[in-house]
Amino acid sequence: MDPIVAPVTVLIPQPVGILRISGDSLWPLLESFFPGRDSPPQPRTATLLSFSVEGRPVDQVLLLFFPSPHSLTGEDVVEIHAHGNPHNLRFILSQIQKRGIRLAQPGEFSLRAYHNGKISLLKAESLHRMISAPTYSQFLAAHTSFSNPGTHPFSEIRNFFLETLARFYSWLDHPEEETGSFSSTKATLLSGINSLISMSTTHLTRYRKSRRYFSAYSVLLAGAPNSGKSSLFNRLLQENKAIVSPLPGTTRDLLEGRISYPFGDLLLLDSAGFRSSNDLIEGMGIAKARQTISRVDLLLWVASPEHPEDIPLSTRTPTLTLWNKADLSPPPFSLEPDFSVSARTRRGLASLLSHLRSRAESFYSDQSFSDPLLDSSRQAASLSGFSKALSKALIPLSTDAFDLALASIEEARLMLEDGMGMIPSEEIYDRVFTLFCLGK
Ligand SMILES: Nc1nc2c(ncn2[C@@H]2O[C@H](COP(=O)(O)OP(=O)(O)OP(=O)(O)O)[C@@H](O)[C@H]2O)c(=O)[nH]1
Ligand SMILES: [Mg+2]
Repeated sequence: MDPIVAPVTVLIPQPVGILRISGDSLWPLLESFFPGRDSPPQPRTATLLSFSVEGRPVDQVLLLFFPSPHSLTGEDVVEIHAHGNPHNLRFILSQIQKRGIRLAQPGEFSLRAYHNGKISLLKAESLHRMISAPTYSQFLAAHTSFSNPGTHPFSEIRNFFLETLARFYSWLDHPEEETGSFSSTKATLLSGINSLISMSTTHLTRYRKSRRYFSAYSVLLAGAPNSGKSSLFNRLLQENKAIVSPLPGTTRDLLEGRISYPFGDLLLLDSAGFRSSNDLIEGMGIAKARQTISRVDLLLWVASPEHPEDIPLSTRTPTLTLWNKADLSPPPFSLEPDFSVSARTRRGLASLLSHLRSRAESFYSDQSFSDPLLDSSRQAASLSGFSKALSKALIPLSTDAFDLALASIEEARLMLEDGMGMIPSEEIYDRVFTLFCLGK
């Protein structure tokens, strides 16, 4: 296919930046960048070369050459590891484009790999899940699916489905040869279909649970205006991210900051103070804060001497009450806060932070990421269609309307094959591969 190029690494100042090129017969297009070298470099071996433009060396690069078909895409692939100055990479990229090698679309390398039989659709989606996993344990789980496609939920379901399908066809073709009575064979089929439906439901439920609103352990600071939420937010992040002022109603939008731990990130959110407000924009901020309460893993309710009796909103989200501005006055007896802190003097912040850290750590260690998981909403939609089609077969099968039952079972088969990418469809490619980043 026509040759394509894209940066594999982001264009920021860094020691090394990588450009990837894929296409048929690549070397003749590139050889003039490497004067004095008339043959392609040794395959799959890093070769140090001078990248030259019109005979003038512009950078020392490492070049990797993967001749077709033993490459990522199945075509010739060349990787240029250049010095990672973004201007340098953009210049090299523009020179390569001048040779008629166009910039790739996001996901186009993976799409070519798929077309050339180098990667299955399911593997491509596991790869995407792996690259975008928000934590290391989720990365490992996606890596298991990627490196061992047999563990994918579709593999298990498909094997069982094919067995059921084969049994159904052989029964339709040769009812007299089936061992056991007519009704016992029918019962086996019905129970096979019911098992398939319940396997699908289990995977769909697990998938829905795995989809969280925020991609990390999330903690929301909420409470009355001026209680010091933004001051605490800045202190915990050790960064002056949020505006702090003595005026109530300072924060309006939801602000996000991350604290990275080796086991995963803690996402800290600051929100608009709760009060009845006639200000349209502040009102929108308060509504957003209210909505967010049910989406986070932990609510930190911030009370302060301005509103000493301010008790947390009742919610199913686990909640801790913080008494802030402890430098001004101790908490009232009625409040019994979990932590008494001062954003001004930093009193109590170290123990609050270590408590948050241990909650985040147990959140990540409790997650069972080792179970096989669907990779995408596209797969979930196919599996749900599969399960619905199978359900439609149950009544006809039990009332001996075999033609109707067969039509639904065939519909289920198409749904499953579509989900597994066995039915070529342009629409699937669009949905899967455009999610990928550039250079993948
Ligand atoms: N004495 C004292 N003042 C504080 C403390 N924390 C915050 N303040 C002050 O309280 C005022 C409000 O602080 P913010 O952090 O803006 O409060 P907020 O809860 O984010 O307010 P809104 O965004 O309006 O809801 C500012 O003047 C802060 O300097 C504290 O621990 N002690
Ligand atoms: Mg604020």
